[in-house]
Amino acid sequence: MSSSSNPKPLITHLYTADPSAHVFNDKIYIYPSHDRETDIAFNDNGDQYDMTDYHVFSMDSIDGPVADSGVVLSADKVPWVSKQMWAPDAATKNGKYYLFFPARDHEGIFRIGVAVSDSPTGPFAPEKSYIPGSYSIDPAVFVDEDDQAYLYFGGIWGGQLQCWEKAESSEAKGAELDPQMNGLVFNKNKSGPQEPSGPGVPALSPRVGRLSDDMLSFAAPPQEMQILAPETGAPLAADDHERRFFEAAWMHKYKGKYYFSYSTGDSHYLVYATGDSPMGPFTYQGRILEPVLGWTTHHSIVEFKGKWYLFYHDCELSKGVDHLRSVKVREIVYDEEDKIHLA
Ligand code: FUB
Repeated sequence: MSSSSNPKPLITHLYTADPSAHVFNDKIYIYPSHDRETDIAFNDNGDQYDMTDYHVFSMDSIDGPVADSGVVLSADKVPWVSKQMWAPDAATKNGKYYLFFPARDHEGIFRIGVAVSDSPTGPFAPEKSYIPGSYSIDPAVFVDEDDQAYLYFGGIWGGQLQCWEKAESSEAKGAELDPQMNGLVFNKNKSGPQEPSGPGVPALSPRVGRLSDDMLSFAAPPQEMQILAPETGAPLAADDHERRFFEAAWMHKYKGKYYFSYSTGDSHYLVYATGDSPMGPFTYQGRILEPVLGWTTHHSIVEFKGKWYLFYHDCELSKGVDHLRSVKVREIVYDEEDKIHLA
């Protein structure tokens, strides 16, 4: 790994993004999106991010070569998927490996699916349907020290989080209630680059759900996770685009504290908040990464051999094409107040 403030892409034979890095059996595994060129017009709904499969990458050391295990899951193998295999994550439990991934179903609605393997490098066998009660994008799975697993998810604008409303408050009155959705209905009029705004209006919250022991369903309906402003103790405001949650949830634990990190989307920061429980509430702490070349960035944070690393992406390899991204890694450190800084 170069110690430069602008390291080289880790993977150069493919475009890769949204790296979820994990250490399994003393080795680093990276589960990224696999970006591809398309002729789809760019828009703020993210239609140009039209990915169709996943590869897994592994490294024995942070400076070492990156091995590509090839295609481990593709859209044509997943009965419920129509298109757009976006940012995945992986976890291990019960001696098995689970790949969690968002994609649009046959109605164009983002859902989250899971696929299972005996190996961290797949291939992964998908469940026939998406996780009941799942919606939106960017799953991140965290298995706590007591072995309880949590699924964090959500993303606004193209990620559709703003489309899900409580049935009683919805403009989509009369919409059919799906018993799996715990009283939420999908309002397609809110699709696209939309979100709440205005004085006193809180930002939309990421979601978290406890997973069942077999990792294939929610043990209880997902709930909203609060991110509070340190100066007021109130939820971050919708108009606070430099701090509010946009997408790219990630959870890690350091010295017994839970660190929830995410992207602020249209203001292009990676930021974090901390809390005492995996379900929150969390209090905003600060920025991890300033904007990179390209519209999105999306990350993971992992400890390997006593050091901590931020995996993220930018668009340097494609010379700034927003949907052709490349994974990079930088070391991070904690100061005496346990705040995160780039090394
Ligand atoms: O890769 C597609 C989408 O772009 C991801 O789901 C978002 O987090 C953003 O990186």
